[in-house]
Amino acid sequence: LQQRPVVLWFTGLSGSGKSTLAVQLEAHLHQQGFKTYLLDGDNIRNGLNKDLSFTDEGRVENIRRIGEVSRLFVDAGIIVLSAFISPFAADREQVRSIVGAENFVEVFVDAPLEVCEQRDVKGLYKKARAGEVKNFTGIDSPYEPPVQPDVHIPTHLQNVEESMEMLLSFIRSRISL
Ligand code: GGZ
Repeated sequence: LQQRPVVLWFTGLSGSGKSTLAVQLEAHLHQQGFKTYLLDGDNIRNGLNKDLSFTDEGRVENIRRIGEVSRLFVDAGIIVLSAFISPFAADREQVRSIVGAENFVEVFVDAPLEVCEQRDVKGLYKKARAGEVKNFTGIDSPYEPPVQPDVHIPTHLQNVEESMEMLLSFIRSRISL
């Protein structure tokens, strides 16, 4: 079994669909026999990065550490799927250089703020509007969209199956796993 270690880096607003797509893609790759690991808020923000907040500084350090962890997995030959807002372009570029540009795929999970806010899966946008949650991305904390993402997925214009197909066709053609 041939497998090229790579970091599939999902960036986008809260509620854009990063986790949904990363979870589905991981399940698919895993089923195909690939060794994969999913990094997301559940296993990182609740563990290794428990000490970090959502201030700009907290987010910068969050992404830096995730970049380093991703590198370790790449060293181990494992395909990493990483789903974090990662709002700052400079931090995503830092991850690209930490893991090696040839191993880094930037996936922009794109839905307009209005759509994410309408979805409001966890009610956090409502709380942010009410001032109960501070520094919320898109409300009172910035999001810098990727300028030239490797994969651009407009989740407000297509369903999960179509988004998965975009991801898989990129993987087939460009990474040839
Ligand atoms: C943004 C927040 C915030 C604030 C809590 N701003 O939709 P979710 O709930 O499940 O995913 C969001 C997650 C974002 O954490 P990340 O580690 O991905 O962010 S970053 O890359 O910017 O460091 C959201 C929840 O945490 N959450 N407070 N203030 N999202």
